[in-house]
Amino acid sequence: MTNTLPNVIILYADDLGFGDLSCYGANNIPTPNLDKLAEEGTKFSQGYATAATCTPSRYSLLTGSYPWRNPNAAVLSGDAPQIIGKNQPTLPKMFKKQGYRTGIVGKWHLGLGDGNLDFNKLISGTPNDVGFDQSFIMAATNDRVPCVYIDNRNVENLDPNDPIEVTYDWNKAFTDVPNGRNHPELLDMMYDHGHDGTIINGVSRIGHMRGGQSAIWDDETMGERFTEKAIEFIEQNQHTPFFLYYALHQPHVPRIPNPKFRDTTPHGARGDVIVEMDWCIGQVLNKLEALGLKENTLVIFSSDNGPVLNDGYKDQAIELNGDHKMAGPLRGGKYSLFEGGTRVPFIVSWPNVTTEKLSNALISQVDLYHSLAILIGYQLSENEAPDSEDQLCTLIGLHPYGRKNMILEGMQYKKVFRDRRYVYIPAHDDDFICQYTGNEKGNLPSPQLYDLFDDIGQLNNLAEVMPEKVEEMQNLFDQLTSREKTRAPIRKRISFPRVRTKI
Ligand code: NG6
Ligand code: CA
Repeated sequence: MTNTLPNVIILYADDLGFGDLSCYGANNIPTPNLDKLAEEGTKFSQGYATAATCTPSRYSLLTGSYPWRNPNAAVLSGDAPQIIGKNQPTLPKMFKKQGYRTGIVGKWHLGLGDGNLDFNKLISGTPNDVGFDQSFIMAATNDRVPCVYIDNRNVENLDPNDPIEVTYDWNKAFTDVPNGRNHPELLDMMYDHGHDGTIINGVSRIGHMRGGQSAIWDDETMGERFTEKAIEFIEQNQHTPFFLYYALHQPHVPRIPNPKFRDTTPHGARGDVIVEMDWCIGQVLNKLEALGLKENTLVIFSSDNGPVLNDGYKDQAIELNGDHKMAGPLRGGKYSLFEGGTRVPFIVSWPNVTTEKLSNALISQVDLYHSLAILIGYQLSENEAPDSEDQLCTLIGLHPYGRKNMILEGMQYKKVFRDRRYVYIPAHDDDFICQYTGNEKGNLPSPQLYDLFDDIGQLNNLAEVMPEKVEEMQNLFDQLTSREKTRAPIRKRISFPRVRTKI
């Protein structure tokens, strides 16, 4: 019998809403694997991403810093430079220092290279440069070029005689490569907005690419491919403690399910890719069990931001949504300052440790860094994970309230401030509705205040009837977002007895 550090796996969905899993109330989207994970572990009703879009949330997860502290933490193109500095502390670096093997599989979207990115050369400025021992990723999103897998520092299957060129500038678009704008007749799925660049596998993407034909990914098998790689990482590292960050691409657009999952829901491709995502996760969890690692592995599942129907393609997501509530009872979705933008499914499972079935505690993904540091006996330094609170007790279901408050981001650094009961949306000078998706971004020229105990759907703006509460929250919000702000308190390593499990 040995005492050993637990393995940690973060499973991270892309654009999955609070109401999109059966265990969170979806009626027609069977997600048995995640339901089982929730059943065996703890399901959070108030778990949050730090932002309503992808790059900022992922930045927070890996750095323990709010995204708006980094001006580059906004949705990135596929050729954008890496936004995590090489010397910046990161979650995977922390695990490495404690002797873990670290790996990432799936969506990256935190930039690559240092400004002179060339996909034909060994890439410097990859996940491997910010703490991951192994990586198998897509650069940005599945709707952005380059549509190739990057295996550690190289584009997988690239033929040197057919180099890849990438640009996001329409003025430099490759005239000898068909794009959606000029050749809609070549499309299998029509774009709706902004996705009219190079056609790859019958789908036009954001941006333009030429060459690299042998390296182009297959959209239908992307889920399986990432799953295989995640399983490979676990198999290879089963004898050392490992940290795996498995960033799934579902249900982000373009939603192209493997034929095995087609029509598994009445909601068309959007529902089907959620079922596919659940299957992928099931494969990984089954492998853990088969290798005898389940007992000693802490698994965390969440999503990078809320849901959206039309995010750039005419894939019938709107027509087939029926009465499905992607964000459950919440208002808004992806891009939104309302709860649907950032409150997401959040499940934590660690056999014999997580005992509560449901937690209503307030917790943010930014807290994973500090909480996991405590778990593995790592002492944070002063400049590390500045916004991350030690919420380990919350994470394993022992603390009923969690955070006192948190800052959330909608889009373009527009912020929201939440405490345990109220959410305050300062006045923001921007659109109320997202012109592309129809989602409510939620900006108004006057403040909004909602009582989430009584009004989870945020229909009753109390700002005018509770001016003192608005003022109190504005003051605290100003303090917490000011430059002089002191960091979240650092917990001394010894103050929490390390959880020990038997294997
Ligand atoms: C937006 C895209 C959207 C999606 C999003 C990134 C347009 C009009 N919209 O800019 O389709 O790609 O970026 O999604 O181009 S995220 O989940 O990675 O943040
Ligand atoms: Ca996303």
